[in-house]
Amino acid sequence: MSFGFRKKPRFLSPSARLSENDVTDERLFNRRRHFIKAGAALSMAAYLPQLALSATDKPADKYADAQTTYSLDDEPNSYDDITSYNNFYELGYSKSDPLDNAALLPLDPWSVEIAGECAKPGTYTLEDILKPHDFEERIYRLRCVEAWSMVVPWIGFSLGDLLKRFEPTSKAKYVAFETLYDEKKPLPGQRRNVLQWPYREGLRIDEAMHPLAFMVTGLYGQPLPAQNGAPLRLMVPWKYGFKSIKSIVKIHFMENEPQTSWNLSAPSEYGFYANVNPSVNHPRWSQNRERVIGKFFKQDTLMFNGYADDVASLYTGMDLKKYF
Ligand SMILES: Nc1nc2c(c(=O)[nH]1)N[C@H]1C(S)=C(S)[C@@H](COP(=O)(O)O)O[C@H]1N2
Ligand SMILES: [Mo]
Repeated sequence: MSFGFRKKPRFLSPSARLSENDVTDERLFNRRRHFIKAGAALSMAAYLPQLALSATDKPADKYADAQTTYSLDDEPNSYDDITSYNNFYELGYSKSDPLDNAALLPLDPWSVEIAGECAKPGTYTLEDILKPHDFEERIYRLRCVEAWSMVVPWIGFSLGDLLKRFEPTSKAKYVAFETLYDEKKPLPGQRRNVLQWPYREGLRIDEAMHPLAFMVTGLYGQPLPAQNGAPLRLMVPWKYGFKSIKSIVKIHFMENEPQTSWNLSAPSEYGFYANVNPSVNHPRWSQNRERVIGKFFKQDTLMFNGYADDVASLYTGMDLKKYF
């Protein structure tokens, strides 16, 4: 596996990848914002690997061969934007620190501890974790609570598909995640108690099992760079970016709502749910609009970050001003 950076990633724009790219009617517009039809994905999958093999004779590359299963209409940000403007406090507090300190993340070997309310707890190597999953590409918007956003072509697989392998029990109402932390060898940002380390996040089990919740292991058709949370990070596109925890070493099935890092450090500013909501302002700034990295004009922030059709039903009957 190589974590090197390729300056000019090999990537087709979403419109070039979609066979219907010459059609622009409203039906297509709507469909492209949702899962690309299962039938189309299947026939593509059946056809492309064979073609790739006979044409190049190369072994399958799960990253490069990942098929796009979900795409926004927005053009993705550049590889440089996505990998040089980061929040990853373990690697430093300014946006350029994670790239500068990327080599300090100890990636090899990597394992993930599975604990709590499930039939198959244990410590799994990264290889064990990744092996059974086909990789997909999903082009999602990432909306940071700091009021900026980017569009990223992630590579990964459904979080629910991973979690089901460990057979959560009926008591597993929540799932908690932790990022690496070694007290004896702290990463640069972990020498200060800006957050209580390790970085912790969590989801309600039905949120975690939602088909949009994504376990990310790459971007732009390549393994994930350290600064973006290698080798394994969450992407929960309808929530503020801080929910999408990076460099995961522990997954814990729990009966009660887990503690989460940002909520612990500032409970009046960062809730457990943290669903993107333009009508609930951060106590210190508005959440109504966002700066898109690489664009001049700000744009309106959308309810659930634009994924309301897919996820609003998870929160029926909940007061979203109270459960922010
Ligand atoms: N472990 C860990 N995960 C983290 C963070 C962090 O500081 N530490 N920052 C979060 C925040 S605030 C955001 S916006 C996203 C940024 O992801 P990106 O750098 O890949 O764009 O990662 C999230 N995951
Ligand atoms: Mo963020």
